[in-house]
Amino acid sequence: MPVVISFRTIISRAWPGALAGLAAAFCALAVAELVAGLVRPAAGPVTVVGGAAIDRTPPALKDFAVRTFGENDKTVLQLGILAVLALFAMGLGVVALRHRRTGTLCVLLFGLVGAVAALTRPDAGPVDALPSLAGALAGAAVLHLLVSRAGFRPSGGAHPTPDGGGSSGWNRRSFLTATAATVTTAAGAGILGRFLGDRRSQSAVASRNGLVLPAPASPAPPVPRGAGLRIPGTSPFTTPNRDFYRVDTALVVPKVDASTWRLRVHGRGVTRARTFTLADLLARPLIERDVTLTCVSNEVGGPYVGNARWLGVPLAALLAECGVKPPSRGGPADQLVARSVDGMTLGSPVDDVMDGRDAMLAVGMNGEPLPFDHGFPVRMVVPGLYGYVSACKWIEDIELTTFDAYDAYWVKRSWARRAPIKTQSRIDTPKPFARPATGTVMVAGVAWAQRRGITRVQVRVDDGPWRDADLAAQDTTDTWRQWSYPWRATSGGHTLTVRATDGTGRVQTEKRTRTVPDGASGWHGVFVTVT
Ligand SMILES: Nc1nc2c(c(=O)[nH]1)N[C@H]1C(S)=C(S)[C@@H](COP(=O)(O)O)O[C@H]1N2
Ligand SMILES: [Mo]
Repeated sequence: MPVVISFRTIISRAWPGALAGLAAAFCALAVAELVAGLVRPAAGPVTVVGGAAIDRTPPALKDFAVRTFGENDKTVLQLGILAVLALFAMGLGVVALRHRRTGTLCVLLFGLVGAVAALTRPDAGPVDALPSLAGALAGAAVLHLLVSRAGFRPSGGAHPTPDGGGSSGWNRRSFLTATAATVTTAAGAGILGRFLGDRRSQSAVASRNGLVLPAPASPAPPVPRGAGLRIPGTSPFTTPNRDFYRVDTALVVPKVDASTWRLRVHGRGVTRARTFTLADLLARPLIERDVTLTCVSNEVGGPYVGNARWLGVPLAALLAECGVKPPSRGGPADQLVARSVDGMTLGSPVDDVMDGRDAMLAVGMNGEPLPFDHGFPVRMVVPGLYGYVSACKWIEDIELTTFDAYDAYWVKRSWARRAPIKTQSRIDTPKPFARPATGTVMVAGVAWAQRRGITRVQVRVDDGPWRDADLAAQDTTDTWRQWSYPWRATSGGHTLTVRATDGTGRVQTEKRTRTVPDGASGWHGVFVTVT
């Protein structure tokens, strides 16, 4: 008999194993979800493995992911993990048909990887290993059960025998029924886990709904009339919370219960270390300020910038009460390290935080308590510094230290220790590759140079002369400024370029740099075809 095993034969023999493997992986994840719902939703295996992957992603790859997938990068990562897991599971199931023990061992090994990932998360407790371990046990059991019953004779292929009569006494139908039943049960467990997880965050949701923000002792000056140009295609002057960009490493948004939240201030030169409750903070005189936040990962022309009205506790006064002196007045600590409930660390220069700018512990954003996505109950906001060196969300700890002694999360990943925001300008309309008609085309956008302000914006058509754009009213030097330029557009392809001048008189540099290590620079250009 010729030894020719056709592709069909392989498929017909392997599919029960592949299916059993998939079912086992699904059950493992569902049981893990159930246990995570009981223990801690952020301790689920996909979340912890994803978190570990984010921490280890080289800056270039992270930049690529952000560029390509934008704010969907986390979804893509999680789908990727699931896809890899599914492939492994199918392969493992096929192997397990012959080597049952190897199959079981490999599933347990996967569980171990999940458990280690869970335990090495910066915010982990010992119970965080449980979801992965429980999931692995369930997965191993299901794989064993299904594979030991998958020994029925393959139908079709080289051995066309009727269903039934396999060594296990099962036939194809009973195997499929058993698989379906396990998967359905597991799905139920997974849904229950999600439900339990949501219930755990209900106290946080209730604490947010019940929070009444006090009126500021120092209200924000009203936004000057005409600060927002309302030209179609441009961003509104104040970014609504639901449109505000979100950049963080959290795969599960922390849901912090404000009633049990605490902020600890300690470290070098802190002569009066203190722990604050939210009530402590709200009892202090609050300031309200418009501040434009910017992400260091924002490409030239990119979307990671937004302007909001923040309500918060002045940070400098609070630090001074704790005994903190900035280095410029002889203090021993030059770095303030903020740590969040999910273990993120961000380091800001103490001199910047205490130099009189409106650095604050923000509790309100555009008239409501901070949204969970943006750091509820308390986050830092420091005008003039990129988010990764200042804007700690879900903050719970402030430690005074030195730049020599400690590198924060992103600094360990090759980003700069100090990162003031660079002067930037962006064309919001027309969009790249737009096809406006000849005649007057409104070119408009925003420019920002927090702490310095914007005093001039210029637009250039192709290689023509720079022309002054019309500036909208300036709110404060800490906010972006809108501009517009009515362009007499002639037919053909044209490149529009913008550049800004900041309050120190310095013109935005033409020099293109990448976002790593301290923010992108260069001019934003848009190519359009006038028809
Ligand atoms: N806890 C925590 N805070 C964080 C981050 C994070 O990953 N975790 N990202 C920072 C970065 S890089 C930026 S740009 C801002 C973004 O704030 P937003 O998401 O509210 O726009 O948050 C900062 N605060
Ligand atoms: Mo950022």
